[in-house]
Amino acid sequence: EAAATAAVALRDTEAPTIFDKILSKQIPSTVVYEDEKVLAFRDISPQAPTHIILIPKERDGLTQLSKAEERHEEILGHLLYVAKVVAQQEGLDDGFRIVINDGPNGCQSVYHLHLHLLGGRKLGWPPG
Ligand code: DGP
Repeated sequence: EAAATAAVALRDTEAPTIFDKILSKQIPSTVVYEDEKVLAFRDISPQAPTHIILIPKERDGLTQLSKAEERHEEILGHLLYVAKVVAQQEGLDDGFRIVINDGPNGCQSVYHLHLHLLGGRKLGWPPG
């Protein structure tokens, strides 16, 4: 049972995701912003005229926001700031939305923390 628990822990924290392949360019993506810590690319299944995914290049245990620790404060703040920069770059002058899906109830599908930047149309509220 200890081995099974260890395997689950390993899977949660270490298993590669599709975003590793995007980072290594094994899977092509349309990159809209890149710096030494963050990559931003267009979502493959856009839910709005502008739909961009922003990820930390180093996952460092951040499979999802609920796994965040104090050491992640800087990258989390940087991601949010970059989201604002990219929103301006995309011309989203009438507003936009930032979403972080967390876990099964949040409909998270890729376990490498990411922000969604959505804009280009009037978005509904509350979300589904
Ligand atoms: P989430 O459901 O919050 O885990 O969002 C994951 C997003 O990642 C989802 O909106 C679709 C996007 N995505 C998944 N695979 C790929 C891919 O191969 N390329 C791109 N560009 N986006 C992807």
